[in-house]
Amino acid sequence: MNKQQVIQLILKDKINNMPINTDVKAYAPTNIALCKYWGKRNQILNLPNTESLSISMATKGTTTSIKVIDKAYDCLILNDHEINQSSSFYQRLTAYLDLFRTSAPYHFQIKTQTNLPIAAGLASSASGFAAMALALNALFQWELTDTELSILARLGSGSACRSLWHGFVEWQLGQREDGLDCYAYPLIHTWPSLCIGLLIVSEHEKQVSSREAMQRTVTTSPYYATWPQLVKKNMLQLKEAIRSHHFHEFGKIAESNALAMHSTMHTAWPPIHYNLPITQAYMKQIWQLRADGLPLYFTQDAGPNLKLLFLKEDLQILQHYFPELIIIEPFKEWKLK
Ligand code: 2P0
Repeated sequence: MNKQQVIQLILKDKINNMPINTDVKAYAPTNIALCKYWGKRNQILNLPNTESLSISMATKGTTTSIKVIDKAYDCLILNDHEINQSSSFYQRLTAYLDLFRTSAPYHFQIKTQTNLPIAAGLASSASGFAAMALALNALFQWELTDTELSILARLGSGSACRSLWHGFVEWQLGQREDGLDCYAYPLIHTWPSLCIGLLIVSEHEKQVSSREAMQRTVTTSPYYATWPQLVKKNMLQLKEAIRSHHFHEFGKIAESNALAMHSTMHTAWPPIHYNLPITQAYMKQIWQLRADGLPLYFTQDAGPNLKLLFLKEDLQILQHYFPELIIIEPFKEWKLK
């Protein structure tokens, strides 16, 4: 089964819809996994080995506008700069667009505005492909359901399937070979006092992409075999902590899940280490502050940056210790939008 066949199953005869003649715009927040997606059972369709659970970053994300242009190639503008056609970013995006223009050779101008560092482990491909799926849905007037859009976003990048909603989102595993039962949906629970702090230690593009790191880990780490069982347990624990607003349990599961994911990378071959000395120093500071009584935890993705988890009542003390922290209140901001 390839991506084209899955799209055919979803769009059916809508695959022949003509794009509308005006440009359309869509926004999607980025998301941070609290229980990680790490490893695929199908690399073509981005079907994961485990379920995962994320929180969306409200106003941090990607706005994408798209229109048909009278040119023989796509024009991609990222944060007001035209992207070179030979770049991997351009190639990845146009390959995705190719999946949807089988009936006629349309070309598009895509303007993407993101307020996140690209490729610094802040999951900007998640909000990018989610915004793109939403924009294409409007451009071709497909009127797809959220579930169908989640699947289309997943075909661009796995974690993108979780970026169609605000708040807590679960990505279910599914069993089907075509992945039509592998999509995300929002959890009903909110947590208004929950805060996320982005501690950006490096905005440089990472040397090993998360896609490659994931695959190398699956195929070479002797500890990867334990990962699916751990996720199963952590998913249940996390959902219970969210339901009961048990912050210490919530933070402990999220932090230990991230550290376990990194352990599988450390034991891959060749080994993958995203931590910089400053990442390690921040971890030690967080552990010390916690030992001193501050309810503070972190999670970390495929990069050196940390995402702090804490409650609103501790915001001032957090800003004192980490003045550079970018604060997100996931449940406050999306209600304002
Ligand atoms: C996550 N990450 O759950 C995990 C944790 C990174 C670490 O999803 O190959 O860019 O496009 O499906 O979604 C990053 O991987 O990978 C990711 P592809 P993706 O957020």
